[in-house]
Amino acid sequence: MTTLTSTSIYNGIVEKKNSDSKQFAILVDPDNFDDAGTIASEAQSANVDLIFIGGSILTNGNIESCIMEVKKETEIPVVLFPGNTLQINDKADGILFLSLISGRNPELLIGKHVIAAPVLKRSSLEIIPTGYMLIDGGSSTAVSYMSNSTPIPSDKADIAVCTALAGEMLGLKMIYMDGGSGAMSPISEIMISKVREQISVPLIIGGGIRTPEMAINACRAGADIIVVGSAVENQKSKSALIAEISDAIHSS
Ligand code: 1GP
Repeated sequence: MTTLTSTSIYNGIVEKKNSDSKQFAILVDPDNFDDAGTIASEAQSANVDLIFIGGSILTNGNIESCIMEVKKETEIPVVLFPGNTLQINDKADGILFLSLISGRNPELLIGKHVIAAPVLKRSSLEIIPTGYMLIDGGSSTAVSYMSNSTPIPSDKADIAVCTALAGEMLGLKMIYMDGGSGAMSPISEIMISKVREQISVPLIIGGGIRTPEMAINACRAGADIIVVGSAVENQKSKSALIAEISDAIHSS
């Protein structure tokens, strides 16, 4: 089981990466989970490594109560994956400080960060600077619409490689390639492997991963962390799916 010890969340991620141990993050969107506590205790039993909390937009979900429900049930690190600055909450353990490097929207490259910086400085959140790359997953996604940015075409691995490289050169500590929530097709193995060959920071892959096999394929191609949200949301027997995907990731 992964617990929050004296080492930082990021150091824990890097240690696991260096020992070739693949990691599983469940994405909890407060709008879509009214049973976040149950998911958290199932995640705990299944040795899930990280819980990401956030969404493109929140309508009725409450981020703070969602975090508290999760933290009541588990010691798995809770990391914010914020859709906007309103989702910053220091009840979580850390935050992906996202720069949308696949897009050309200055607000999401630096603008919102300036607004967030003093709030984060006062918080106890561990800040993990992360280059976020939206990849076309075959359908229009909330994140593409909300971010007013165009995803990288799914067959343009060279653009993905150069974007990830630039992010690493700028000092970003992780790269998150995302097909967007509910993507029809997950990011291709060829794109994952080409990016993996060129960067050394941890590589997160999410969007449209629905089965253990899809998770294994992304791991074998070079992902360090697999993120699954919608498949868990949409599944009736959530605990079985969480356990199956977790086993697949941890044994690949
Ligand atoms: C979305 O990568 C996450 O930002 C997870 O995607 O909901 O499709 O699993 P899914």
